[in-house]
Amino acid sequence: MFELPKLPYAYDSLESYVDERTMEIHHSKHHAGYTNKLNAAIEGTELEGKSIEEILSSKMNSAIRNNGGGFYNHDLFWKIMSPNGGGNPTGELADKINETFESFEKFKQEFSNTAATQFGSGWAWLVNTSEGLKISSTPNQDNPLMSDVSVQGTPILGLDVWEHAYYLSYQNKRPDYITAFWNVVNWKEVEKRYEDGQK
Ligand code: MN3
Repeated sequence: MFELPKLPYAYDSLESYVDERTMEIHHSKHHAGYTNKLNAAIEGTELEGKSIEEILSSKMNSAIRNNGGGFYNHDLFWKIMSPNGGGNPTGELADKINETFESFEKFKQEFSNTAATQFGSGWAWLVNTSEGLKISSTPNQDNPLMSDVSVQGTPILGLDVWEHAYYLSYQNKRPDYITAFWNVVNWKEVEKRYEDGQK
């Protein structure tokens, strides 16, 4: 059985970039809902007892895909944000971003543009692939672990662009939410996920 992961900080600690009410509903209602529905969907199937990564890279029905994706994506999302976030990546990841995208600023522009232009609900990703770092987006709760998405690999940074992630504070202004997001990115965690993938 999967359990709703605890948020690693208080609901109000990402203010003024992500408001308390949004964080509370997003975690205690949306993420909790995905978790409960994932458990119900895998119960009694051959996927019961497997890790979430194994589940998402296998053949799934739509209930497992949507709720398993929702479970995994939000767990990553909470961890790659921090009240002490923002700034620039350092170390190996910073070098790789500069090598791949020319500069951190150009990387931010491309990621922000990808997040802004994802039509409807979905996610923007920085993905560690067998061919290096790539930026992608996916609809719904899909993610780069799934075997049939356009860019496959391990997501190391993800941004939720469902309206439930920003509507209370930003209404239809998704680009403002994306701009605010860079102030809370926990680069230490993103770096760790990148470095773990290089081992
Ligand atoms: Mn969400």
